[in-house]
Amino acid sequence: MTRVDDITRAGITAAGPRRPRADLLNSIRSPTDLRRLDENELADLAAEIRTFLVSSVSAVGGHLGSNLGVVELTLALHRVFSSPRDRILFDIGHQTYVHKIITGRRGEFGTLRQLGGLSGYPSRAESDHDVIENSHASTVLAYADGVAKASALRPETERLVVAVIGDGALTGGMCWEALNNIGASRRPIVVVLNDNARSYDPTAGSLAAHLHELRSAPSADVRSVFEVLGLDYLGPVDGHDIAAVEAALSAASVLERPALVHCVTTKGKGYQPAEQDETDCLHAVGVIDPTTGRPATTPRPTWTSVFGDEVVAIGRRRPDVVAITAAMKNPVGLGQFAAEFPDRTFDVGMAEQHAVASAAGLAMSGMHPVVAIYATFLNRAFDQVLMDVALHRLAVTFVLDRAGITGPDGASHHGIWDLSMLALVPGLRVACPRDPARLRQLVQAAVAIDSGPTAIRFPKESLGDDIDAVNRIGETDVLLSAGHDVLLVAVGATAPTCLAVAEKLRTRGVGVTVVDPRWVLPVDPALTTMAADYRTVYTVEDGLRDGGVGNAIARACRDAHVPAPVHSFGLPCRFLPHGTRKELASECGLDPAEIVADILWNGGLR
Ligand SMILES: Cc1ncc(C[n+]2csc(CCOP(=O)(O)OP(=O)(O)O)c2C)c(N)n1
Repeated sequence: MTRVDDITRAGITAAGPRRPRADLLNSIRSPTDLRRLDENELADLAAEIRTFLVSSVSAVGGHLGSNLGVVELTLALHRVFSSPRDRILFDIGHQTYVHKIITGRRGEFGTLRQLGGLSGYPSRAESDHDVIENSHASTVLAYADGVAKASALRPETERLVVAVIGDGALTGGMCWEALNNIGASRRPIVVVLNDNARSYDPTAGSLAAHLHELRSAPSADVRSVFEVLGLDYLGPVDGHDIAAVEAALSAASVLERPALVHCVTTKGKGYQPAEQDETDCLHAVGVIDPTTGRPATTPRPTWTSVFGDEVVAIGRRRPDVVAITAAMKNPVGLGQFAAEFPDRTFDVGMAEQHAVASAAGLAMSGMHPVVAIYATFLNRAFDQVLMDVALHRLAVTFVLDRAGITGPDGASHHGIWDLSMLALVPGLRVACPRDPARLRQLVQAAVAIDSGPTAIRFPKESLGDDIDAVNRIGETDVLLSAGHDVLLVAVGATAPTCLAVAEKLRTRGVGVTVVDPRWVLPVDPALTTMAADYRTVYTVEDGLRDGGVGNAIARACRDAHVPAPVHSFGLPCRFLPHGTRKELASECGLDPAEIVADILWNGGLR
């Protein structure tokens, strides 16, 4: 087992008492370079990789704890299998930094998650060694099943298929659909279970209890659920012991039938601030001080924390309010609620579909569930929102965090499909708060609605000041009333952008009124009535133009025979890259200057 008792200045635990070679990392340009290293050199390399991970991730932010935990596992994978011929598939892909380092991308870590820079997830454009880049969890076993099926049908493409998955992601239903197929098929697939007993929090549910049993009583006769499903079970293996992992992987690779190698790892391994972080072992961090692991800047209130405070206040008044999270209690702001109301908080694992359908069950039995989820992960549960909740007119409140452009996590994490999806759900009311005061009011209002489902969405960006309304017409707040050329409809957090646009237009002599409908779907009839008094209507949203709020307002105006044309500003229907929110918004024409130029030139108002 790798010795890790020597603590360096940055809190990094290095290998053994021997004097480590410090320049090994430089000599690794591809996985084949790993094969000539002996046991001691591999231990030194692992220590060097950890130092590199801490220094590069602390400078720009990214997934730290998850990557520190898979250093030896990744070295072993690349020594036993021949990537890219053999397919090494990573579930989620947040734990692929070591894989990137080994496959020739170490030099680009200074650009990690920045516009035009290295992706924080696998990226097919970056390397042939990256096969899947969908960072929505629990898919890898299905991909592996497909690759194995194709290999069987096309023997000329002979290759081994390896699927690496965490114990957290294994709680997702797709995994069990895949295991049901893989086990019965008898096709050779090596599943590598990276079991650190955590998602962000300790992993929830009876599967976690089963893994705990397998981990802690290796000699006892515990039959693994994987064997029952038709996979050979190898383990548990110390995932930080490269030789042991290699032996298990090699044994699995020659079985010619499906097998699972159970590797036990420590999240944050070798970096004290991560190992000792009770919240999530520094799963993902912003810019941090590498010595302490603490954020480099003082955290300020966020949309998430305002929601978190409000839902606790509601919970104190309303014993029927329960909270549901899909393994993201703290990231979605439910930490305080869970601490105060543990019996009314349900962590269902990485299982968004179950989160929503079980919320339906709770709602039909007299509770009011608040399902707090990142907007991008609601995609998973569209059918449950539609059929299990809305068709039954159940009072469930969805709180969609990280809506709109999210920034450095890139294509899979932008929460840009939610409004277009939710616009298709009959009877669902959707609110977009523009500021902290509206967020509190709208959460209260949503939870007070008992006749059907509600959703509230807000972005990741930092929280601005409250923006008071000058008037309210119907449900719609008037933020600025300065003329009747243009009616500018702000969707939620785009309000400051719209007010900046209005200021610029006014200096050009254009009369502008800015409104915030607050409840954006279905469209407030007062808004269409108002629209009839303007020459043109513009809507601005941080979501897809296709099928979004602007689209719904345009249709409502047409149906009401409003003569003014309705134009929508929003995001194009394409996979946006990683970058800052500001950079990406600007690239999509959503900054004030671009909107003003468009209105003046294309709206005939110049
Ligand atoms: C469908 C889905 N839901 C939620 C997430 C957010 N998420 C990213 S990593 C993670 C925890 C992963 O735990 P595990 O698979 O055990 O990997 P670890 O980081 O612990 O190695 C979660 C909840 C996601 N990527 N996909």
